[in-house]
Amino acid sequence: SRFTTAAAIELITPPVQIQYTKHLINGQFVDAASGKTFPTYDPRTGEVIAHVAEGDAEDINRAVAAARKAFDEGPWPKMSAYERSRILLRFADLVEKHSEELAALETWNNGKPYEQAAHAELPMLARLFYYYAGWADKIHGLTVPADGPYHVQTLHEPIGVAGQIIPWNFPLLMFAWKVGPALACGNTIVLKTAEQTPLTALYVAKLFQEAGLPPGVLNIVSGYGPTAGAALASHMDVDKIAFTGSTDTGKIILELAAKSNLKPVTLELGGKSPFIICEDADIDKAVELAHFALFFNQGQCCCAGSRTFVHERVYDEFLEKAKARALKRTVGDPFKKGVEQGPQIDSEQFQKPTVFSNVQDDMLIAQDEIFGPVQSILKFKELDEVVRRANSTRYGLAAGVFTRSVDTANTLTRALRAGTVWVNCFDVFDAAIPFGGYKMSGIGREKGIYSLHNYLQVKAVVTPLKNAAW
Ligand code: TXE
Repeated sequence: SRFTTAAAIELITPPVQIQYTKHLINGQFVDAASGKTFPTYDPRTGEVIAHVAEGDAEDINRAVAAARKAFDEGPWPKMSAYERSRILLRFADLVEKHSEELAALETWNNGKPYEQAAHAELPMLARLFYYYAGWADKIHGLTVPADGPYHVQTLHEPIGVAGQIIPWNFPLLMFAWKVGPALACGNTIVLKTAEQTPLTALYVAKLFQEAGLPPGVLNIVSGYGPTAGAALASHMDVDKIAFTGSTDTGKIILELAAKSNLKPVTLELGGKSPFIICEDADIDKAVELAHFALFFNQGQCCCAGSRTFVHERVYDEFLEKAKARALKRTVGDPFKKGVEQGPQIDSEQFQKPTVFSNVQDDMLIAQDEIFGPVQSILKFKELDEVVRRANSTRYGLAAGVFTRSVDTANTLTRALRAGTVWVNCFDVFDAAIPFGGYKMSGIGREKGIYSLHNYLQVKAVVTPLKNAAW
């Protein structure tokens, strides 16, 4: 089998049926143009759970044509903003109604603990659409005081057809972060899911239809990166591309966008986030939080706190407790109650989580993203030193700081080069909080008000006032 864990012995039948496996194009579930399908798996067992339409350039062409027509001919971008908001609200209501089936499907296809999917991710999915529904009718331009006799205003218009490519680690949340702001602004979408996890996006797209989203506004194509994904990123009729995934693929997306029509690109890429535990920290809390920061979602988080820096005075105590905490971690069937960690997405993985002590900054485990349950613990002495070391990677996605001192917290939050700094907490993902990276962790921000800018054009309109020369 493709994946086994000692704990995956007692298999629990997922309480959900797979109903949608075809592409959603122009409001219809359709086969791939080539007729091809690809298997999708249960990561607990490696068993094939469905065969899904395999998209390539021709399917992307069809989906882009549908999105183009829905954008150019409406009604979506021309609909009243309030109506758009109502559709997003109805969708969020439907997500709440179907959250158990959706959580089960997410766990079945991704391997994450059902309890986390049901109690954390599904509420966040709904919340994000409630949030962006609130923005839909509050997007407006400015009146600009220019020199001379002119009336100047800006119109904030949807950018057009948005291409979106998402990964497998949080299939539904990544769908939400991309689709929510794009729809609130009045864009139409072609979204390509990750080849490992195509199922839940198709399910929620069906809920969008029920909520009244017009055909062609949201099109979903399943398939692989170098075929379907590359066709989307290089399409001449796609006006914007948003991507979450690896830094290497992010570079390819940027290149494809540049070589085609210079579509604007937002990227949310990898990380090697530091988690800094100061000498005044409550060690028991710090141990628990640092454990969560790294091991959450099987370690498969772009912002995982994968470099735990601990002050030398508390290092030994921390290490002992961190190890004990990792040994206590419940690894098993993700459908079982109390299981903290399910299987990794698609390769042979650890039976137990792993903790490395005495890690040096230049070791590969301290520099490269591992995306698994591997905690590296490093020792530091001075604040200046830990800032320098924390910043010395090519990434800058997130950072954590654990201290009781306001001064230390303020010093560190300003000095760290990262898109998010969590102080005495970690992985707080609110719909309103922007998320994104410095350096090679990405370009742009998602969520919050910031994400709207990714999906809007600004048009300046200049009109001479009466009796002006010209
Ligand atoms: O990523 P890819 P993979 C990191 C993490 C992980 C590594 C590899 O370190 O171990 O990436 O994971 C599509 N043109 N992250 O291979 O390849 C692909 O089909 C267009 C961090 O899964 O980046 C999928 O939909 N698209 C991360 C998406 O890109 C292409 C989340 C992500 O796949 C493409 C996931 C191409 N040439 C992995 N090649 C995060 N930032 O959260 C692939 N894709």
